[in-house]
Amino acid sequence: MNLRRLFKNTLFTIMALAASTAADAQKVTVSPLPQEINWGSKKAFDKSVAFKVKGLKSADADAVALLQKNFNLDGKKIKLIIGERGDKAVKKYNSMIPQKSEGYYLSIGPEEVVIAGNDERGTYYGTQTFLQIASADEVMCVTISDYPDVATRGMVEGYYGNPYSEEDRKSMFEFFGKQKMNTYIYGPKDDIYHRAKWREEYPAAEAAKIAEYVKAAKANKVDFVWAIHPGNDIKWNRTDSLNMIKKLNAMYELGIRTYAVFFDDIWGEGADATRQAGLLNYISDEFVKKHDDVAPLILCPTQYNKGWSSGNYLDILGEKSYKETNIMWTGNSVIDMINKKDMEWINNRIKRNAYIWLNYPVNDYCVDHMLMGPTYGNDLDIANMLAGFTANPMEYAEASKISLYSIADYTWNMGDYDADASWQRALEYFVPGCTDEFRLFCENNIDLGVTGHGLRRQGESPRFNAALQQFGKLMNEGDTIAATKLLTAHFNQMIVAAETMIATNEAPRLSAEIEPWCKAMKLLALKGVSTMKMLAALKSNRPEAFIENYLDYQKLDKQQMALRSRDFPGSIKAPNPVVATTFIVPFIKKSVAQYIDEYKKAYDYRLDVFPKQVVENGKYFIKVNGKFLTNEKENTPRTAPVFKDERDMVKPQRQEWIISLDTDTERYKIVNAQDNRYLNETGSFSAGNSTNPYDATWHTYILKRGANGKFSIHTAGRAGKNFWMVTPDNDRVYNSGYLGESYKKMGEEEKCIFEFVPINEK
Ligand code: 14T
Repeated sequence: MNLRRLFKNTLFTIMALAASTAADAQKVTVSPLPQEINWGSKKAFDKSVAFKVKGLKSADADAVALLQKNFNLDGKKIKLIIGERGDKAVKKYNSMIPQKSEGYYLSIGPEEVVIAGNDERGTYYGTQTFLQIASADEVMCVTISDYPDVATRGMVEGYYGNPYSEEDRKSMFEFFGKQKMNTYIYGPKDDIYHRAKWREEYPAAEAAKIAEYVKAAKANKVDFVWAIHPGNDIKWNRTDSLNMIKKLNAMYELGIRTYAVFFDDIWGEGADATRQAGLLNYISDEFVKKHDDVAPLILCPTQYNKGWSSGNYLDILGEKSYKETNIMWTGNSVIDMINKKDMEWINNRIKRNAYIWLNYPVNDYCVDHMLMGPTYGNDLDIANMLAGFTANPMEYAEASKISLYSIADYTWNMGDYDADASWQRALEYFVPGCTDEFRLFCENNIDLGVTGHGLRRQGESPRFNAALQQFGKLMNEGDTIAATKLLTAHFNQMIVAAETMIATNEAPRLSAEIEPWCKAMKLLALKGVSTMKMLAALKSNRPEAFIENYLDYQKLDKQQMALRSRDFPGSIKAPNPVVATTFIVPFIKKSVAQYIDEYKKAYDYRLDVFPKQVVENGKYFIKVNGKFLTNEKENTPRTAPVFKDERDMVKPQRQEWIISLDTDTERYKIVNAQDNRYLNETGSFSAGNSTNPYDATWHTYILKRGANGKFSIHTAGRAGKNFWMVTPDNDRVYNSGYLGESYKKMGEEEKCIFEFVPINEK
């Protein structure tokens, strides 16, 4: 340690000692944030103190087990009183206990600790809070009055993909116990006894596992809810009603006491509201009410979001299903955050408070992305409009805990929820030793890009963006050296963060899950470094260095493309992980393309290393069967170009098309030289040139060259994975997507009908 550091550290120690009566440092941030917390000004006792317990026999057994596991209970001096409302031990404190389900009162003083629950879960949660506070070396005096805002809090294992492992689930229950989440809905789409073979009982070994889950969940005060998904093939007859009851009874034997019935993502007969409500009511009568310990049912409707709702489906459910049946809801669309207006809308329709199935951080529809950013966007004033709030996670259990930690915060104490602060606390909680490295990793895994669902997440790569601004300024000032240094420093920071997260043994299961993304981040950052070296070489006239670094870039790119996550035998998915796709990836792509362009203009050394474009950027006639594609009605929205036999002698540019590579998408755009409008994927112009903003998914194509020297034009964005054809009388183009399935048999060579005839400028 250098002298200056030593001096600083000593100073800190002195200051800390001076402040130790206030001992702010010992005020543990309780998670989830309590409703009411009043810190005293004094220390109560030291961490390792022993307690003399009162109430052990009558208090909640799981709470007592926690105490026994974590404290010395053979003490004499400091009393620890524990119990729930009604217990003799805590009688004196009755008036202090919040009259709220799962609430508790906790007071910590030098002579006495009181943990008094409003009910068993309350006592348990009070004990969990005590554990958190008593983990400080000096335990501060404090009183807490606490309870959850939302009655049912947790997750729904409801995604498509590899179901959680046994270890994943057990670790999740423990985490839930600590973070005061009380519900785990089990409904993995790929568990065949949940969905495909819903009528059949689990084989013995798997049944035993379920029974174990119920127990492990219970020990952490978590309800293990078992869900069944019968809608794909259910017959609305007596046989299937009995099949249902039989299966639920078998699950009862395994310990299940709360049940859900899912009708999501089905079509046809199964999707009938009257039938669904009828079945649920039947199950209530013939099964739930036949037991005195089975909770009301949870139903996931077929129309589970506003975007998909039509007709009177939801009204029928609302009217016909028993009022105690919980009805799930994902919000305004499949993937959406929950707001107050939409809660009003759905609650009115179903005549009860909706039970939220939040499709976040689930990534089964964008498997190459990890969703590690702050959990923001749910309204903070909807607590009393909810029957429950469960989040559908990623198939990566540990990584999902970042968001679930915040879901716990949000559902426990909505008013005080701060997405960014909660996120930061989650990062510290899981990797206290290298929080900043982990934060940098998470910052680069926030947004999911364009998907069919439309959800975007803001705030990706904030530190890169700040550096990029500086970079721009320095480049404008002509200081390439300082500019490249600056961005290189940031890329190096990313490399260190990625390596640290792979190497750390603070959170080995988390590290294992995110490792492919860490590797992707490292390779991306290395590409960034190479890109900066290319720029430096270009600006200092060193073509050899430029080529050398470009070859490095290519190599890194290949390595990155070869990365796979979850490619174990039998894995349902094995994505190629991507990171930082919103800002860093496009920046690097664009920069490399631009530097190559500049290089090509200045040098002819080793031009062979650059990828050949199928079509060189330039101006072309587009011809089919000798006819010229012509933008006949320039600047007229909603028109399509047509084929003309002859050259246009009036406005020749109407037949001239600028074809060039879009470096973001690596697809080609086709622009008319007459009015600069982009051809969209259907082969027409949506708009006039002033109202025709370029849209990289809508205005680009994949071009393939056939053996006949002609080209095929493919779409892959909004128009789907299709290609261009021409009308039979050869008068215009259209997208093969209009033809349905039949065109799929067409051979690749057959699709190559377009000639691109270069137009010589001179
Ligand atoms: F039940 C629902 F609330 C629900 O969200 N169902 C599925 C869910 O299992 C999946 O994890 C989630 C995210 O992909 O979305 C639902 O599944 C879909 C949604 C679609 F819009 C499957 C296909 C879709 F086209």
